[in-house]
Amino acid sequence: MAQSLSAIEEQYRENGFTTLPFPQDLRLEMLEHIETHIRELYAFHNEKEAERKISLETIVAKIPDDIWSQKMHRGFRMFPKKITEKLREWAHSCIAIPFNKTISAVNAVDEKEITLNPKLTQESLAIYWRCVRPGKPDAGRPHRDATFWVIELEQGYNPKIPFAFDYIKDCIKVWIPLKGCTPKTSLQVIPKSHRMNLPVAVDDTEYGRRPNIEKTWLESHEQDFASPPELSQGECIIFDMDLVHRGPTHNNNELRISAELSLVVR
Ligand SMILES: O=C(O)CCC(=O)C(=O)O
Ligand SMILES: [Fe+2]
Repeated sequence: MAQSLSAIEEQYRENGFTTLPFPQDLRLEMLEHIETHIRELYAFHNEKEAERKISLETIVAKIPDDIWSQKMHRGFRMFPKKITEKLREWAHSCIAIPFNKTISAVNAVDEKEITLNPKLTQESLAIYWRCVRPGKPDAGRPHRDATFWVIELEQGYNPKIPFAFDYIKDCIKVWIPLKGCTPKTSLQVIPKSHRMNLPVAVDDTEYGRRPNIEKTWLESHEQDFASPPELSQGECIIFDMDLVHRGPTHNNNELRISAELSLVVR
């Protein structure tokens, strides 16, 4: 007899996403790591001012765009092992188990990222943070994460998952709001779009090949993008690799900081 679906999985299958509580102590630990990283980056370039305790927003506004984009390469935004281990444990018990799965894993960082960042090892997990500056074009285009897998696997990426898996069916994306995530600045999704037939595209950008969705389709679905209200109330979102989503650019004064990982379950 087929096992009945948990309420979490039922919602996830129906809408392509669901929200889940996220532990506040872990959120604070992640934020502490990010804040230290950004302050150190700033101090390196501005020794004199580094001592003054100025806001993260002020610091980030003073970092020139070219340095920001170099230093914010994904390889530099990976969480250290101490934090990735805790996130792995949380994801296994709060996502894999309610989905009736017995094994789970998180993909490893890319070889190029290890070359770039000496703090990474072959075992480092691709669990990383993102910092969107107000009024800057830091947010990407709407996409399906499945397209990222296609591009990366084509380019020879080895996710080092210790069991066979399907990168659409067995993979759950997790987006965790950490700071400045208001109803207007949090991740937006198109509910049920994981089941839609739609024209995906790949663009060559200054950051490499990036997934996109055809303009006409996006224009006709603009009003369908919605941000789950729970994201500004401390919850995180888990979503299907085929769900269409985007991170909006924003014009308030606060940085928007979030974290991401892909959980592979069997
Ligand atoms: O946070 C963003 O701006 C985009 C995040 C995203 O695309 C993802 O988590 O898959
Ligand atoms: Fe994404």
